[in-house]
Amino acid sequence: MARRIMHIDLDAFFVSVEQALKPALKGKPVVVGGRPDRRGVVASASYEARKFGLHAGMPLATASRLCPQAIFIEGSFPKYRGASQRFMAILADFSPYLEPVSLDEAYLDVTGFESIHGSIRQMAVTIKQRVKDELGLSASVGIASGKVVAKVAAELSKPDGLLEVAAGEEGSFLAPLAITQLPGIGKKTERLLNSLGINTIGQLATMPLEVLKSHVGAFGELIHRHANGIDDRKVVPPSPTKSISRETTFGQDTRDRSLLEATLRYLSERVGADLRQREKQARCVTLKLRYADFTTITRRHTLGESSNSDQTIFHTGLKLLNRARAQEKQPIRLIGIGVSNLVEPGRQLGMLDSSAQRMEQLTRAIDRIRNKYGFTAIQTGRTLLLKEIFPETGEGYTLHTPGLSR
Ligand code: DCP
Ligand code: CA
Repeated sequence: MARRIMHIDLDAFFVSVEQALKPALKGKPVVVGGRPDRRGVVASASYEARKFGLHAGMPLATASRLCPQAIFIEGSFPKYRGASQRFMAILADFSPYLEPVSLDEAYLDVTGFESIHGSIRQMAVTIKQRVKDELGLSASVGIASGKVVAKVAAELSKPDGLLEVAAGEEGSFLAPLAITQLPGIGKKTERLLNSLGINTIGQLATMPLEVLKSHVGAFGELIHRHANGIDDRKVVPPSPTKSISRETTFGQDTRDRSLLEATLRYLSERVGADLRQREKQARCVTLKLRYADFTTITRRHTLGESSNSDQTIFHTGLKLLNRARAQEKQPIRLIGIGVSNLVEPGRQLGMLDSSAQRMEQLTRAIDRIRNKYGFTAIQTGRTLLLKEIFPETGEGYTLHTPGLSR
């Protein structure tokens, strides 16, 4: 049976989340990325702003020159993460074969589901409606027999679009489009192919495979198949998380005990927050160290009882760190902490004493604030040192591992 694959992508995602929260922004040129007098680039531009040539990745200064009347918004990641989770939860109601690709983009294998919804097209209409009703966002949907054509169809239908490519029509659908519309073809490949006189996907599709490979290497095989509308890649749901870890490299190799401990505490809190967000507990804690000479070691400890507490993760990590430091005195280049053997939280036993309960409540409250205002909105005593060492921005401090600075 021919497969039916859906690609769903939210329109102007960051901007649309802001507009849903503040309707006065609707219908206006809006940019999320930061104020125009700051360094940085556009993360998302509303379709009204795109009419002035604004696009993701453009320096904010350029954007404000091209469109001085645009409204510039700093943006806040936790908001977008929340919207993304709700978006994925809606999609999961329609098929268990859900593959999130990024915050606002996913594939859904809906083969054989037409009878439930009347047709696959009707199913897409219902999905779009639910996303609009429940999140106030507009989604564009492409439907085809494989991922690549579904994605191109969604992209082509934007904004607020819906485009279905019938089985057997994949090649002729793609043929007139520019080669840059084919996912995977970047600026470099585009220039190379253009220099060979190849401008459309149709021309790429009919190019002899050997000639294509002689120019772009083994990659030619894949884009040739895709250009012909052939794509049997499966929709792969994410595998359940087996472990969670965070690590960072120091600006300079260090032996400084308080810096090591503060960093370990910070990373433990990141791991703990992730664990609680996933509603899991862990049985194992692993410390990772890389020394100045690049030797890397991991040390693991199994907990008596599963836990999701920052304290437990940190103190276990600290014991492992102290033991490792006693054996090896070299300066440390990288430190990481992780948890594994994840389990569903057990029933809360009455054993929790009141101080443990208070600690748990406090942690939950901190998680809520951090989800709303960013991780570094709250800092615990032990990590305050990091503030002095790392340059602080409006968002918190900037570690050498950028993802950890948010
Ligand atoms: N994003 C970013 N920086 C980029 C590209 C994207 O921060 N260079 C973020 C902001 C976007 C989100 O990822 O809102 C989704 O990226 P998309 O490429 O899907 O772009 P949009 O959703 O903004 O617009 P479109 O309607 O074209 O999908
Ligand atoms: Ca998008």
